[in-house]
Amino acid sequence: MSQNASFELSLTRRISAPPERVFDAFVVGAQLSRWCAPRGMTVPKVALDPRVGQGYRLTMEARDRSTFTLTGEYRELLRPTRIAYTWQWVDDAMAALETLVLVELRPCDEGTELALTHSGFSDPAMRDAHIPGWNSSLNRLVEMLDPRGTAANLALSGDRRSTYTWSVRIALAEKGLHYEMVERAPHSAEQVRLHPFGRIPALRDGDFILFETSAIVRYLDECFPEPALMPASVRERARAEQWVSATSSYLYDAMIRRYVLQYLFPKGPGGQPDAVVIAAARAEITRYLAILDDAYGEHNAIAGETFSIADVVLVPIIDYLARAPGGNELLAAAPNVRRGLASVRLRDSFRETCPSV
Ligand SMILES: N[C@@H](CCC(=O)N[C@@H](CS)C(=O)NCC(=O)O)C(=O)O
Repeated sequence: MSQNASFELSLTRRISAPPERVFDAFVVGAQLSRWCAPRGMTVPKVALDPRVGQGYRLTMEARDRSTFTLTGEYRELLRPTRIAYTWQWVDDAMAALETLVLVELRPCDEGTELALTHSGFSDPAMRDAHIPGWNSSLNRLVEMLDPRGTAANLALSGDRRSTYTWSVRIALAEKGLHYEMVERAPHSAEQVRLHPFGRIPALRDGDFILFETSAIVRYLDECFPEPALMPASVRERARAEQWVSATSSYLYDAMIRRYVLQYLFPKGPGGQPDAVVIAAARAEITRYLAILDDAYGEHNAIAGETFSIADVVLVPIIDYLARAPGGNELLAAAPNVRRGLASVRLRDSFRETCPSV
């Protein structure tokens, strides 16, 4: 991306689709409405007449139902190489300003190289305010034209064996998303560039970098709504958040850090698991499993009737516990937790991403 003093922005994308399909995505209303808004927003209304001198009107809607309407006129339409149209916000602080979007399409090895120039901004701040929206919308365009194109935008960096990395992989698999898996160790120089605390995982979506598993899963859920990982009711959503927080605040520490990892990376005398640490962790885990067992009750999901973000974060930890020495013995007293685990183990998203440790 580059900008210059005349307050324009330029973006390029390589898309695995022929120029004709990319061109049509800009001028066919049903296609435009699938990508022409930043992630997390929808396009409930679009009307257009793709002829030079005619125009378009498009409304974007945010999750809080606020809307943003855009209108403009086609200046050039040369299928499949070039489209130019004006761009004007309606009822907005920027409403008085008419800017110009130029889209140039060239065939390349992958399919099409798209070069977009948005010019005519009156100041750099206004230009810069449009950059994240364009980046996010173009990511959606790439994905619409090539479902595998998410891999060009989405990259997960972590270690497949980490329970938190596994949780994000489950969420990605639930949503059928393609992504690049970048194997990185915690605290490696590359990881610290994405995650200032050095932990894994971190997600990159184009130019947007995010860390903390629950934030990543929530982001994916808002960007790719189907199937939903947040329950529909307010109380169940709050319950799901409660279990995500309890998992990372208490359960991970006792079950993984002080139990499973003691066996995987023994640090006790003679390179053996530290018996004192293990005994203390077992006592705590027993108490925690009783709490979880109560919470599951007769359900297979921890936060109510349906599989949610809470299961995505919790169940990899329970699975590791079950596979650790003495794990099944601990779980023997928690039949509801075992039933929840068995039900999640049947999901493709879980089986396909299950690390072999
Ligand atoms: N709160 C973080 C925790 C991430 C985390 O602790 N990941 C572990 C691997 S499962 C890690 O990076 N451990 C390295 C360390 O503890 O320094 C999240 O939710 O993503």
